[in-house]
Amino acid sequence: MLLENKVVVVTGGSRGIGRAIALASAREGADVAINYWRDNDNAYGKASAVESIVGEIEALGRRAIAVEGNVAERDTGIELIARTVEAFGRVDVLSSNAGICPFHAFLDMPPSVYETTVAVNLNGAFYVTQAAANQMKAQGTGGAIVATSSISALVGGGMQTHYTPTKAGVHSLMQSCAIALGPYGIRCNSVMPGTIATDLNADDLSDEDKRAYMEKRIPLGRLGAPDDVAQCVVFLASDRARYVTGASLLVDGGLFVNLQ
Ligand code: RM4
Repeated sequence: MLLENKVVVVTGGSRGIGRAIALASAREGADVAINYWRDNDNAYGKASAVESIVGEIEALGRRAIAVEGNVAERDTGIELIARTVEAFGRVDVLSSNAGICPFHAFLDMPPSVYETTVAVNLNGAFYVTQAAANQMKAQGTGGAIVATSSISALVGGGMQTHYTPTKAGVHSLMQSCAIALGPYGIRCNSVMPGTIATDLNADDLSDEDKRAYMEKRIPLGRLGAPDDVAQCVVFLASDRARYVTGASLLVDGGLFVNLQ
């Protein structure tokens, strides 16, 4: 068990990649605190997913709590960590995963779309990382922070001019936090998912031509699944990666390197 008796915090943990990270962590022996944002959790016209993820983790014999809040607000991260410590006594791992990607053209993008995306994806990652790192430092036993950046930190998207800079920022945040937090034994790394089939891009990939184009560009021949990313997050969070910090791991089926 790679995360035996560890306490793992996952932001955006009710759906998609975050849900997979929460489940994978529980399967590896962790207790899990899940952050979810009510507006986003219900944004896809489906019933809230948070009750089911808590039940699935408890069915694995691990403990779970769910804490609602928008990570864009600094107090959300502070409360999330406080509620986690109240429930489980400590924080060992943060998966800073929460993110949105409302695809939109650049020239007519309203400020609200840009500002909300930056606030959730980048400001949110900063605030939650800061809250978790302060708790880890106070505990005095190190810790691991894994942020969900993206292939989009490295390449662009015509409908993602608001989004890709936030993913580049998350990648850079982990690099700088690796330096700032290394003295406390806190490792900071990022995963860079490629095109993973989740709610985040369900609308975008409902276009069959777009989906076929993406699948054709991926050397492994398929879109990623959330657990493909979760397994890499578990690795970076575990002691197997004890000497890895400031790194980033592409989880993209070869998409990034595939020019021709
Ligand atoms: C990722 C990448 C994928 C897109 C998601 C929403 O960073 O750009 O292609 O589907 O974001």
